[in-house]
Amino acid sequence: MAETTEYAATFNLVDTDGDGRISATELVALMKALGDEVTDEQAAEAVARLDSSGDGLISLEEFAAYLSTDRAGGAG
Ligand SMILES: [Ca+2]
Repeated sequence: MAETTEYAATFNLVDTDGDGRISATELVALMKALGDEVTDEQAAEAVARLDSSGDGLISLEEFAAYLSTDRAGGAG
């Protein structure tokens, strides 16, 4: 569970309003910054995928869980 701190810096960059949750709006801004345009709908879908608690927002834990599983490429 300490691994979330590893992603905290990135998370804080995305969480532009600093409320500790990443919203679809913030995700749109992130993708734009990365040079990848997404619609509000696409962002909302992405948030829904990552959002395991069902509150419609991405917490640091959910963000870290996503990054660690996605980037690991299935390797143990
Ligand atoms: Ca936020």
